[in-house]
Amino acid sequence: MISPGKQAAYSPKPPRTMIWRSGREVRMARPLEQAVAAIVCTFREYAGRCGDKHKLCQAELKELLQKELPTWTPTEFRECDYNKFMSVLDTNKDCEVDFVEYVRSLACLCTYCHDYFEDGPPEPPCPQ
Ligand SMILES: [Ca+2]
Repeated sequence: MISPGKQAAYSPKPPRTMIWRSGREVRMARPLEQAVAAIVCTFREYAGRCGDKHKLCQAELKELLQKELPTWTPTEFRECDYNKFMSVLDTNKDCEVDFVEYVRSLACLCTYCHDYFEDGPPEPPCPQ
């Protein structure tokens, strides 16, 4: 398993390094590598806050959505909306979101973005 490197302590920037189990620090040179590291490190950071450190409880998921995906999380989301979202992500119905469930949701988000921008980026909403 991998863990965040020295520069990967909570930060809005993607981690530049990751430390493997062996203790070897590996530099994430390219944006896609940094994106993968950010996906892994973000999950580990939030999942490790309480309870099972390998799964997100609803409070951890809510905080992750609000802080790490604010553009995709409606500000008017109510507690019942988070409950519904949690229930959709929690495919094995253990009341927590494991890494596979989390990655599946990010894959859906990536697919949505890809489809949205497939014919080129949309016009800006207002003239600059
Ligand atoms: Ca689950």
